[in-house]
Amino acid sequence: MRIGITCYPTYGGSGVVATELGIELAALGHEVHFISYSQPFRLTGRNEGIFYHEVPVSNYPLFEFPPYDLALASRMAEVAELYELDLLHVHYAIPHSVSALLARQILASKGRRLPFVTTLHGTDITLVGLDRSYLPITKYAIQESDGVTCISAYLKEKTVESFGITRPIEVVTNFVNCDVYVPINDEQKRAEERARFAAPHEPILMHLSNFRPVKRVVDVVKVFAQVAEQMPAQLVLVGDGPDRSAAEWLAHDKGIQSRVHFLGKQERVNELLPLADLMLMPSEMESFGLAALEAMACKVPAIATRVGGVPELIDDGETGLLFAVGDVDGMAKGALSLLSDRPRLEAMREAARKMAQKRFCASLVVPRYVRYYEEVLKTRE
Ligand code: GMT
Repeated sequence: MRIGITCYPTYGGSGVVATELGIELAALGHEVHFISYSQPFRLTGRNEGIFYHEVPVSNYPLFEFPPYDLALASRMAEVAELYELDLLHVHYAIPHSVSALLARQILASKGRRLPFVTTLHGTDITLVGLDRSYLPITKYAIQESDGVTCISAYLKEKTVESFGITRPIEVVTNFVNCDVYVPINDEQKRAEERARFAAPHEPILMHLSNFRPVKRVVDVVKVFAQVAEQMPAQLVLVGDGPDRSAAEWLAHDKGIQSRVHFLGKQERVNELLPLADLMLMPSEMESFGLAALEAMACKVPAIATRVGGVPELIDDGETGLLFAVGDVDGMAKGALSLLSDRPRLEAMREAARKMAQKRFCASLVVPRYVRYYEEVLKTRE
């Protein structure tokens, strides 16, 4: 198939899923065309069968708000025609599904079919989509999509409930490439890599996100501060975003700044995650929690919050520990109890990797997208 993919190319879960999906589809022999305002950040190096088309947005002085969604629709239609795309797959409803809808109409006016699939990721439904200024158009574009997928059963339920969507929605969970996200089994090598951040006896706690308020990065530092009071440990934070400075100041005020490592945005998180003993994901909301899955594949269980789709990923007490949002004391106690019970932690590390392999490997999930594309193409014939 020839598939056009549109996503937010910056640091964020939906862009990561879209990019990893494109890479996996290309590896299966499909031709993938990314259409976006800049190259998705995980699309590094030349991948066979992957093409990138930038969307130029003219900044005419009359435009106080340059209409990206229109430029995107034009480019989608152009790329679809020139490269004979079979379908578009847009990630994050706003504005991508509206642009795809317009592109489909442009192609229809030329007697060509261009079905599109919308994948809903989370805040496009739970936050932004519910904003009155976007609600009617988001609902319309979801309803009019040729196919709609959600990344968890929770998000599907939320979409139906909040938007009154009546069309069928397929749940296709987030996934991870279990051959790329792997633990470092060579103890000597792991010890050498860990030495960048910690002494041999010090556990490493890690956080990975876009540091938006919904991630509660300040809670990460609060939890770590309580852990660090009880045992020597190090905290590694990967990513960047609006709440970074609040987290930096808190680490400073608590006098633990020398044990807290802010790495900023990193391209190869698969090389960092296996160095951790525990992942911290104290989010206010997660429709799925891709960062925790990537950690689990590297044998790193998460201390996380019982929100959204997270319980579909983490079995509390088996593959991680779940707490109420804001329960900093509980999360710190949970982390401390695991870190001081090595056999229990080891069992949880094994279970986390096994769960990632059994239910969320790219090799299991990506073919579900392919089958869904085939169904969509058939339905409209
Ligand atoms: O929270 C983020 O990282 C951004 C957001 C996005 O759409 O870019 O992530 C959402 O999509 C991810 C990938 O499908 C999910 O794993 C995240 O749980 C989800 N975030 C929220 O629901 C807050």
